[in-house]
Amino acid sequence: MRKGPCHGKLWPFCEAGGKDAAGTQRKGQDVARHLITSAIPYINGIKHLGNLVGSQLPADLYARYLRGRGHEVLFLCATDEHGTPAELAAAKAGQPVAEYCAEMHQVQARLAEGFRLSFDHFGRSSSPQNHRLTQHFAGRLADAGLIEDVSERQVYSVADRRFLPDRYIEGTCPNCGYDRARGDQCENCTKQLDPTDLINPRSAISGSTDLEVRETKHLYLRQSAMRKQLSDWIDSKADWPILTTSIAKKWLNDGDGLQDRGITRDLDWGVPVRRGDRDWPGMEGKVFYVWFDAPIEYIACAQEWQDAGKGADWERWWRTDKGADDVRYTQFMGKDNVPFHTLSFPVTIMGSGEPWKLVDYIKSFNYLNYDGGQFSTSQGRGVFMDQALSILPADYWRWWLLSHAPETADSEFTWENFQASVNKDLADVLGNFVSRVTKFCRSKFGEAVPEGGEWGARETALVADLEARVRAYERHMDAIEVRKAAAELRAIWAAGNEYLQAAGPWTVIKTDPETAAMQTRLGLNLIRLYAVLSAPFIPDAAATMLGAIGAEGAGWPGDLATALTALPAGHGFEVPEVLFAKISDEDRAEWQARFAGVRT
Ligand code: B3M
Ligand code: ZN
Repeated sequence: MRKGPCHGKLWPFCEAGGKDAAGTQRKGQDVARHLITSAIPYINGIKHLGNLVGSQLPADLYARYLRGRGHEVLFLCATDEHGTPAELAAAKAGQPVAEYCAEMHQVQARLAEGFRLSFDHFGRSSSPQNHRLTQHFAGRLADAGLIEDVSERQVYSVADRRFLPDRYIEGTCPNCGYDRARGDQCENCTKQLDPTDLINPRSAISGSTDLEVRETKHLYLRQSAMRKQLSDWIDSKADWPILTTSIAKKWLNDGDGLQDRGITRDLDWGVPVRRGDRDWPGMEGKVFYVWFDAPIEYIACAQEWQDAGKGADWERWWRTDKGADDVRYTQFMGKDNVPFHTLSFPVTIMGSGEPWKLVDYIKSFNYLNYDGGQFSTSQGRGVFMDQALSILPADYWRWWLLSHAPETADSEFTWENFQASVNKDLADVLGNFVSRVTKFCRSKFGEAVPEGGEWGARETALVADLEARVRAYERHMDAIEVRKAAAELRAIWAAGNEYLQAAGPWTVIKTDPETAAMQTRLGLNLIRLYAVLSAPFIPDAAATMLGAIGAEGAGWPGDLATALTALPAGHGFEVPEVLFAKISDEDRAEWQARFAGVRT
């Protein structure tokens, strides 16, 4: 396999610079191509902040960072629209499922925009492109002998006129007597159950007890036949996060993980089972299992992107025989999705025998908890994406969520911590710096960068400190160490504040206006630097800062001495609006009470 420019053994510490200090795109060999996908959110409802920080938001951070450094990026996400939950949510909403999905897709797309998720395309797993591609993969896998027919006995609800998945059968637990145990598990005593264990079983959909066991035929993917190939592939990924490899290996080696897996369902809504473009005898009226077609949407989404007129040559991102061997492919997901991405989807890709791109790096996340418990979609506990944006702009959430990303362990959202982080990091440190420098300059020198003298020892020391910090920030971002990157960025902001405090231009100006002007000139250049570095985390505030100092096209900083002299004397600026308002104790208490209960 040909190595791309950034595929050296130090990967992911990509040294490609992207843009130089003047913001011009560097051409040629140091620009790499990055394909980035986020796990695609289920269609059946609005996601909470825990879902957001587990995949879409860190994926966006990485995509924005790489674009900022001048790399070519294709960042894809979509809605995951098939499966029983989608059907049931549509039934609950009293809508045909296709109509429900179309509407919910729009809702999720608008919320993604609200959070400034910079997808190149936000697709739909129900797209015709994904139908075709899913059927194509199934046909290839069948031709390779990796699919087999299995006859199963399953519970059929006569009243609902459908087979019921285990968890849609309810009854009394034989172990503890709880009367709403599900067919897969009793929620009360946690005992794993089989639907036939339940006493007085009934359909969770209609409540009907008119259930019978019927024979039905399904297709199974022979994952076990690929164990060796998978295991070698996972072993070759020595640089993956421990969270990712430990889950992958557990499922690979624990025996029950790599069982052959049913990839079809007796449902109406989904990708009809076909063998490529041919009928599949015996499979009429069945659809592929949602977890079979959902990851294939990562590929179909690139076709949707092209078909929507947003780009060309989608195969150059996905086919290694069409140039994608130069692409670095990174996936983002919550830890519960890791087995599907390290085992099942790779089986689909490898088993097809075609030169599709395999993932290079999987960044996975633990869970975010909510105020002493768990976020819960079913109970409406926690803050959901629409609610979050109704109380504060995206940047406030983005900063807190990313700087507290559940990387090495589960983390917890509390309103106290959220208030403290926003008020300190965003308002006191960054916001205050920007406001002090611009207001001081306006009142003493007017709305243009002042001239002033040469840098002194304090300035040289600051620049050296920032040089080391910015390079460390880049290393953390290249390695997708989100919390470390946030901590370094915070330290970079704080260094400017400390400098300003120690330099004290408001005092110096009384005796030495030349030096005060120089200090102010450096302060304005620091705002420019902070805007560029902060844009992946807080894109709106960064844009406001760049707009105010008239540096909209500013590129990623090269050496800091150059970056911090980019704004010359005489360059005009404006004092921006307040970047971040503090969260008051009253607001905090009100929100805490509002979101503790059941979502209405
Ligand atoms: N929709 C589960 C989730 O949203 C699932 C991910 C699919 S990724 C191909 O967590
Ligand atoms: Zn029980």
